[in-house]
Amino acid sequence: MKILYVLALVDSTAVLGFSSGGKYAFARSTRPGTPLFSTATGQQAKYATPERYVTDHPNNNVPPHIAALVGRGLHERADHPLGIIRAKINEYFSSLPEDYQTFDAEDPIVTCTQCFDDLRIPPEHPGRSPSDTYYISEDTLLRTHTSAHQSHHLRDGYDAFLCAGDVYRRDEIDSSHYPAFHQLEGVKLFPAESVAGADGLKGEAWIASPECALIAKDLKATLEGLMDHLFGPVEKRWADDYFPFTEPSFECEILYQGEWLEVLGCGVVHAEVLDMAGRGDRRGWAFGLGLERLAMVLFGIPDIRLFWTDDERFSSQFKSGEITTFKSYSKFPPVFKDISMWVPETYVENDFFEMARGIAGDLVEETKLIDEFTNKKTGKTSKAYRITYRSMDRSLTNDEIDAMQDQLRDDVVKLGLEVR
Ligand code: FA5
Ligand code: MG
Repeated sequence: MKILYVLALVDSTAVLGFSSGGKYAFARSTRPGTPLFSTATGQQAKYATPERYVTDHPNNNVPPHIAALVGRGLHERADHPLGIIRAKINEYFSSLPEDYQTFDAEDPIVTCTQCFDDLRIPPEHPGRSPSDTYYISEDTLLRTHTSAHQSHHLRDGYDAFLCAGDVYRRDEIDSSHYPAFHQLEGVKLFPAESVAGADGLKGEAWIASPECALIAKDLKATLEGLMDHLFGPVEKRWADDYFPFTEPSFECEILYQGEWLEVLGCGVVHAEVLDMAGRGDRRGWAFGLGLERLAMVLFGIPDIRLFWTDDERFSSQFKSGEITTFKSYSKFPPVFKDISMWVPETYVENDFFEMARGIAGDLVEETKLIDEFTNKKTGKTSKAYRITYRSMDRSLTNDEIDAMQDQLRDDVVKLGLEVR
C-alpha cells in the first residue's frame, strides 16, 4: 500500500513548474553557541543491535531480516553512495546564509507521539497501522519518516536544521521500494516579524496569504538550488501533494530514464504543528527527501537493494566526494514464479510481501499483482502474484527457488490465504 502520509491524495497532476525566484534573504537564526553537529556522526553503530528491535512484546512485528538492517549508518559512511550524497547536501546547505544544525545519528526508535501525533497524523490513519509500520511495543516503533524528529528540535528552539536517518515501512517490493531506506529532513522557520501579517490565518485564508506564498517560494527555490547542486541540469517538476503536517504541500519529481520519479515531499509547516511544539509565533517550511531515490539517479544505481550489499564489487566503486556512474557487475537472469490464492477479507498485502522477503530475503526483486477476480457465486476473491527472484551477485538454481516458493505456498496458510 502506498498511502503513507497522504490522507486524501489530492488528485493533482497539475504541474506547477519550477519557480525561478532568487533566495529570500534570511537572517541567521540558529541559537548562538550551539555546536554544528549536536548528534555526533559515527554514533549510529550503537543502534546496530538486533535484540533491541525484536522483542516479545505482543505488538512487536519487526522480523529478523529488518532488525538486521537497523543502525548500519550507511548515510554516515563517507565512501557509500548515501554518505556521498549526504555530504553533498550538507555542502549545499552550508553555502546558504542560515546556520543549519545537523542531526545524523538519532535513535531510530521513536514514540507514536513523535512520529504521528505531533504531526497531526490521526490514530485511524492507515500509515499508523501495523500493516504499514514496524512496532516495537504499543507506543514505540521504528520511525517511518524523519519528520518524527521535527517537533522535538523545534521545541528545543532550533530554527533551521537537517536530520538524516534510516526509516522503515512495510511496503510493496520493486526496484525503487525497499522496507528500509533513508530520508533527509530539512526545516526552516522565518522570523516572526516577517510573517506577522498572517497571524491566526488558517486553511484557505492562510494558503491565499502573501506570507504563505513567500515561504512556499523560498522552499521551492531552496530545493531547486539543491537539485541543481546535485544534478546539474535535470528536468524537474512540482505537483501538489497532501500531508497532515504541512499546508500547502508539494512533491517534486525528477525525470530519470524517461520516467518521473518522486524524490521528495514538502510544504509549509502546519500552524498546529508549530503550536504543539511551542513555536506558534513562527511559520516556516519543511521537506523530506529519499536519499536512495536521489542516489539511484546520481550514480545510476538500478536497484534499491544494492545499497545494502556488502559485496565489494559494489563498495569498491565509490569514493568519498566523488559522483561516479555505477557499473553493473553483471545482471544475472531472473526466475519468475506465480502464485494464485483465495484471499480472506482481512487480507493485508504487505503481510504477504514481508513473508516472501522473510523466506527469500533480497533474492525477491519484485512482487507484482498480475490477476484479480471475485467469484460471483461464492463471493471469494482470488489474487495472483508474479514473484521475480534474482540475485545481484550470482545465478540462481531452479531447485533453490522452487524450495523457497514451496515454503511460501505452505506458509501463506498462516495469513488465511488458500493457494488455488
Ligand atoms: C514523507 O515521508 C514526509 N515525511 C515528507 C515530508 C517532510 C513532507 C516534511 C512534508 C514536510 P513520503 O512518504 O512521500 O513523505 O516520502 C518522502 C520520500 O521518501 C519520497 O519522495 C521518496 O523519495 C522516499 N520514499 C518513500 N517511500 C520509499 C520507499 N519504500 N523506498 C525508497 N524511498 C522511499
Ligand atoms: Mg510521497
